[in-house]
Amino acid sequence: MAGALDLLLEVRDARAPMLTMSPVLDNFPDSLSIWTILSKSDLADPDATSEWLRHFKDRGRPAWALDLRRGIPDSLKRAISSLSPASSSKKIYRETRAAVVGTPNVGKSMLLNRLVGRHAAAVGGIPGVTRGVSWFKGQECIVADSPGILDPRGDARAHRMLAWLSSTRGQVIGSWETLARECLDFLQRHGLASCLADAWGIDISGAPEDVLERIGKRLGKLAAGGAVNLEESGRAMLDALSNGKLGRISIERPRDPNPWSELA
Ligand SMILES: Nc1nc2c(ncn2[C@@H]2O[C@H](COP(=O)(O)OP(=O)(O)OP(=O)(O)O)[C@@H](O)[C@H]2O)c(=O)[nH]1
Ligand SMILES: [Mg+2]
Repeated sequence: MAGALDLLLEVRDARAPMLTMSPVLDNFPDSLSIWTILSKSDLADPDATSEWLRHFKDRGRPAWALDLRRGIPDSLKRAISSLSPASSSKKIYRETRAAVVGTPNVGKSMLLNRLVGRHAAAVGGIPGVTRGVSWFKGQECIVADSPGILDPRGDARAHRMLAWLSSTRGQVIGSWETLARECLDFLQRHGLASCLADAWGIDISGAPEDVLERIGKRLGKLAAGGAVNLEESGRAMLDALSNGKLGRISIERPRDPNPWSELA
């Protein structure tokens, strides 16, 4: 694919741009332009997103933060079409060729549909919707969609963190309760747990299992006999986090250590 390309559009989740960095970037020649799209910016903390945009700008990487459900700016479409060889050489008449890459479920197909101006590629809430590389023709460009790829060498904990954002739910092994407890522990340690108090009016102090129990009680996730169903509570808490019901939360800032190398 690389030889035929003018541009690589790398999509990352604005809430966790390091965790969702594409592992395939090193496979492309240095000469290829790479632009970063921070998707799901509507779910991310706006301050953190501003920090990320500055971070990429400082490194000479063009970057856009977008809510892909609302569309993409004309400025991005124009910038893409200006990369066509026809812009620099009158002898070559063709559209820009771009490929969309990224980890599972970050919004690659949704970006592609925005670029070609129609519902060309299937979009879905679960990872693994796109299975192969396909090309689609838009007005300003020809774009390839690709399946979400995760670094198989990545640490299991990083994969589990991705599952908090619903990026790797399909691959999660273990229980929702365990996943939710790990997530609660992280939110508490990073000063992010107040979103639970704001959304559900619960006490967020103490051990993660106690907080999960309070969430279950608050949401009425009770098993027969009245005990809290911690599995259901964990699932409900993670659903709420990943779909924005707990507010706009980013779990990474540029100053944080890189989770892949830290955890590897
Ligand atoms: N809130 C919000 N949801 C988004 C945004 N972009 C994509 N989504 C949702 O994220 C989910 C995944 O979108 P896709 O475009 O299928 O993602 P993908 O990267 O192509 O996924 P795979 O092909 O499975 O790797 C869908 O439920 C989309 O509606 C966004 O900017 N904001
Ligand atoms: Mg897809």
